[in-house]
Formats: sequence, C-alpha cells, structure tokens
Amino acid sequence: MTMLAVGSTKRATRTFRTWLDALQADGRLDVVERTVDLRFKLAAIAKRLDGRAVLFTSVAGHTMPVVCGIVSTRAMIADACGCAERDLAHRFAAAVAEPVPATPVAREDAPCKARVVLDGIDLTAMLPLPVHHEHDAGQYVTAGLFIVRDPVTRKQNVCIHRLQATGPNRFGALILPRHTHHLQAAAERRGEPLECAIVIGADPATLLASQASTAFGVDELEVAGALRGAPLPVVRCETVDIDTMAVARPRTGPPFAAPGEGAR
Ligand SMILES: Cc1cc2nc3c(=O)[nH]c(=O)nc-3n(C[C@H](O)[C@H](O)[C@H](O)COP(=O)(O)O)c2cc1C
Ligand SMILES: [Mn+2]
Repeated sequence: MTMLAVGSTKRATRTFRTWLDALQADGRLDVVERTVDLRFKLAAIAKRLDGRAVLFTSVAGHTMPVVCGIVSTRAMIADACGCAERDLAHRFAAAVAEPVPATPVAREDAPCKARVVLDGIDLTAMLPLPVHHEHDAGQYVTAGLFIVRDPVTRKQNVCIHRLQATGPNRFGALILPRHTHHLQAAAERRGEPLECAIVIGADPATLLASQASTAFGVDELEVAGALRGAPLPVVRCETVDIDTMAVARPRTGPPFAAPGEGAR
C-alpha cells in the first residue's frame, strides 16, 4: 500500500468530550440554557447558528443535554484530526490506505461500561431525539455510528444511517446499497437478523472515518485508528457480538454537569 506522508502538528482529539472541551475553550461552542422544545425549536436554533457547535443544556421533557454541529465545518474536522485544513484530504486518504486495528479493552477497563446499562427501553423517553422540521417524518438520531459485523470474516462495518424512532424499541433506517445493505441482504438469505450497535457521541475522527468509501471488508474503526494515530480502544457490547469505542471521559464538570450542578 502507498504511504502518504502528511505533516502533523498535533494529536487528534481522542473523545467526543475532549473535543467539546476544545470547542468551548476557544469560543466555538454556544450554550443555550433556555429550555427548548425538541419539535422544530432545537433544530431551528442549531440551523441559525450553523458553523458553530451548540450545546442545549435544557431540553423539554429530558435531563440529557443535546449538542449539535460539533463537526459542522471542514476547519473543525481538520482541527479535531490534528492537522491543517489543507492536509485533511491527504490525511484521510492515508488513513484509508493504512488502517490501524483497534485494541480490545477488558470490560472492567472500559469507561463506557460505567454508564447505565438498561434492560427495558423506550427510545423517545430515554433519548432527546429532535423532529427537525415540519416535513420530517418524526424523531431521528441523525449522526449515530451504525456498527455491524460480518459473521463470516468477523470484520466490522461502520457508517451512519439516519434512524427514525418508530416504536419504543424500534428504529427505521434507509439503508442504501453499500456495505451495511450487503451484510443485511446476506443475513436475510441465511434467515438470520443482522445485529447492530448504534453509537451516539462518537469522537470526530471516528465520525469522519465512518464516511470513508473503502473496499468491502475494511473496518472503518481501523480507519479511525489511523486518523487518530493510535489504535482505537474497543470493548464488546453487552447484548450483541459487536465492538464499540471503550473510552469516554466521566461525565463531570462543565459543560456537562447535570442540571442543578452548575451546568452552563
Ligand atoms: C449525517 C449522515 C447521515 C447519513 N444517513 C444515511 C442514511 O440514512 N442512509 C444511508 O444509506 N446512508 C447515509 N449516510 C451515508 C453513509 O453513512 C455513507 O455513505 C457511508 O460511507 C456508507 O458506508 P458503507 O459503505 O460502509 O456502507 C449518512 C451520512 C451522514 C454523514
Ligand atoms: Mn464500509
């Protein structure tokens, strides 16, 4: 494979939360403290502030905050990947050409496992899912990583599908004929369901990696490892045979303090 040498000035940001800290530190994060409605209002404000990241600390009916626009410009993506904007395309091509395998982490060492693991689910009660505008069909997860595994090769595939909550434990997705579609069709032919994991709050490099137009069989988490310049730590999911990112900074301190704990 071809190695593309691209100068790097600094390290890629490691997690969603360190990226939000960086945005906040240099004034690229707006914070909306007024309670906003998930139906139209939140998306309208985010649209008005397009090009900046916006944190909504108070969402009607939910305790979970919402953040929008964390990688809404090319400059933001380049910055999060630790490179100059003019180097981003080369950096991305180099990562696709030389993926770096993920590192499995033991369950007890995975910070994401310290979070709440729920058995019963009610998607729209648990997650603050916006309705973006009047012609949208409902409440959507718009940038969740959609991770599946090929049971034959055990390689994973990672991309993004907008997900419409269509029931308490049901999402509907448009899956255009690329890799996920191929694996779904193969599972259907075997008469099996295709297991998937959805990751909301991925770090910017992994979000970008999910959009790589790779050959079938390339795990985009390995592209993410190359973009970050270090293997992505992953951990096995609780109920499906899928590995997702293991690392997340504990939920403390601004701007993520719970309401009443000095959230800003
Ligand atoms: C925010 C966002 C939303 C997307 N939503 C969809 C979608 O709903 N359906 C779809 O087929 N592709 C969607 N895509 C595009 C796929 O994620 C993209 O083509 C991806 O590279 C496909 O990966 P694959 O080749 O591994 O299947 C979306 C991309 C982004 C960035
Ligand atoms: Mn793919």
